[in-house]
Amino acid sequence: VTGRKWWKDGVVYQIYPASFKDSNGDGIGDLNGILSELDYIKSIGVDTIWICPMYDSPQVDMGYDIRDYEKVYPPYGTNEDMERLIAETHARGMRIVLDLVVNHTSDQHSWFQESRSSKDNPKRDWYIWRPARYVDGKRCPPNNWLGNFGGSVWQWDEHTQEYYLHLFCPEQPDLNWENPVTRQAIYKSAMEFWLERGVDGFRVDTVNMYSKGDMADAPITDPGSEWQFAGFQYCNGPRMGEFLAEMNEVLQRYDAMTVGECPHTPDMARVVKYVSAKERQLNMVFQFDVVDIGQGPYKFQTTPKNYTLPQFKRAIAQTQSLLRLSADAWTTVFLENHDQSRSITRFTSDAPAHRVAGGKLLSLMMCALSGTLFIYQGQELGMTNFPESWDMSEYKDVDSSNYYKMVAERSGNDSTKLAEAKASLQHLARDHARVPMSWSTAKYNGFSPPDAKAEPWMRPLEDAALCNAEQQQGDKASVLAFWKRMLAVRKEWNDLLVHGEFDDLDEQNEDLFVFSKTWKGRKALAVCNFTDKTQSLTLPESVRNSKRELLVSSADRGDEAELAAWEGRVYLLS
Ligand code: TEU
Ligand code: CA
Repeated sequence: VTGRKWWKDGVVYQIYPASFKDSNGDGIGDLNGILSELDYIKSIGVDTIWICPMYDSPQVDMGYDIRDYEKVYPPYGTNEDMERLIAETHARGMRIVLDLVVNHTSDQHSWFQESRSSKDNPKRDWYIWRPARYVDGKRCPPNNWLGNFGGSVWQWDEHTQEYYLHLFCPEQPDLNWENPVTRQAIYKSAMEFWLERGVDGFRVDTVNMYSKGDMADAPITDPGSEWQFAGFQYCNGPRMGEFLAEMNEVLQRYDAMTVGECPHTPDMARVVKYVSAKERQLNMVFQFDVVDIGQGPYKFQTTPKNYTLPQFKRAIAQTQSLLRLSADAWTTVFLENHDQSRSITRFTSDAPAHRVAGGKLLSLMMCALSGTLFIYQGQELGMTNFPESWDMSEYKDVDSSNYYKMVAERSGNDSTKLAEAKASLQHLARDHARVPMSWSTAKYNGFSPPDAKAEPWMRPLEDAALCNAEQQQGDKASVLAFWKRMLAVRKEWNDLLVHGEFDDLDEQNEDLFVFSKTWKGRKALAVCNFTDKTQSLTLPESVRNSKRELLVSSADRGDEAELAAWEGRVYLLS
C-alpha cells in the first residue's frame, strides 16, 4: 500500500539510558553503551529506537527534570556522542526518536532561575505563579490539587512571596504554555535543536497537560487528605488543540513523528481528536487504560492481579477501537515502559516454571494487535520485577519513596501498613523497569565492564543465568527468539496484524482471550490462554466452523485440542 507512514508499520524499541549499557564503568549507562548494542537492537527486528531523556539534568526525576535541552547529561556523554548515535542508527536503516519533556523544566533551568528572580523579570510569566489564598488567616496554596508524586502541586517561594505550580516534583516547575513567547522558545530549544541534528520524531511527555483549564478546586475524593486528585482538570484543557496544532507546524517542517503520553484520558472522543490525521495534532498516543488496570487511588495497590481478564480485554479493545472510531486515526500497542513494572509479573506469572511461557504469550498477543508496537528494553528477554526480598533501599524512584513516606506519615509508621506499601511497590513500582539490563552472566550481568570503578546505580537482578541477552541469542526456545519470530510474522502479515480490524470474540471468557483481525476479507484468529492451566480450545461459534491454518504457537505445538498453560496461537482463517 502506498502512502503509508513509516511509523505505522514500525516497531519501536525504548531505551532507558541510565540502565541500558555502561561503556566506561562508572555504574551509569551511557550513549556509547547504546551505540555498542545497535546491532543487537537491530537483530531483534525493530525499526526505531526511542531514547528516554538524555539531556542535562539534576536527575531528581531521572532526567524528566531538564536543565538544558541543548546539552547531553555529561555522565551519558557529549553532544558529539549523540550526533554519532543518530548517524549510526540511521546507517543501520533505523530511526531515532527522543523524549520531548516540555510541560515542565528543572528548577535549575536558566528560564526558571530568571523567572523566580523577581516578579518583574521578563521571564516571570514563563512559569505559573499565583498569590497565596488565606483561609482563616492561614496561608494556603491557590487550590487543593494533589501532585503526581504526592503532596500539593504548589510550592511557596519565599523570595518573591508567591506559589509556583509543579504537577510533578517541586523541582519540576510547569511551563506557562499560555505565553506565546514561551512556546516559541520551547519549539526552538527543545525541538528544532534536535530536529536539525536529524532525529526522526518525539515521544511527547505528559502532552495533555499543557493547557490547565481554570484551576478550580478538585472534588473531594480522599477525605483524609488535604490534597485531591485533579487529573481530570489539569489534563486535556481547553487550549490543547490550539497548542498542538501550532507545535505540529514545526514538526511538519521536518516530517517528524509524535507519540504523545496521555494519562487520565478515558474519553475516546478526546483521544480521537488527538490522533486523527486531519486534526494535525499528534500521530498517536499512549493511552493508560491497560497499564492503569487494577491500580488504587494512589496508583499503588496492595493486592496483585486486582482485575479480571474481561476487564483487561476491555481495556485493550478500547485502544484498538480507535481505528474504527475514525478512519484517519492511529493507535499504539505497549505493556511496558520506564514507568511500569514488568509485564510478565503484572499480567502473567513470573514463577520460574511460567516466566518464559508468559513472556511468549504476551509477545504473541501484542504482535497480533493493530497499531504501532512499542517494546521496552529487557521485555524482549522476559525480564521480571525484582524480588520481595530486596529491601526499601533498592527503590530509587521518587514516586516510590514519596509513596512509602506518605504511608509512614499517615499511618504513624504502622508496621502492617508499611509492609503492605512495600508489597504494592514490589508489584507496581517504576523501579522494576529501571534495573540494569541483563546482558550476560558476567559481573554486573554484563551491564558494566568487569573492572568498573563503581557499582551499577541500581542493583542488577540476581537470576541473570536464567535470563540474559547473550544466552538467549543462542537459544531457539528463548523469549528473545520468540520475539524475533513474532516480529517476522507481524511483518509478513502486516496488513492483517498491524492494520486489521480487531474483534474480541469472547468478551466474558475469564480464561481465554480470543480475538480476530480482519483486513479486506482475510481473517486471523488469536487465542491466548491467560491461566497457568491447560485449557480446552473452545472457539466461539462465529469461527468454529472456519477452516484454520496454524501460523504460530507460543508453546511450539500443533493445532491440538488443548492449549498449554499460558499458550497463545495465531491462525489464519478461511
Ligand atoms: O509520566 C507521566 C505520568 O503521568 C505517569 O505515568 C507517571 O509516571 C505517574 O503518574 C507516576 O505515578 C511522565 C514520564 O514518563 C515519567 O517518567 C515522569 O516522571 C513524568 O512524566 C514527569 O515528567
Ligand atoms: Ca557510564
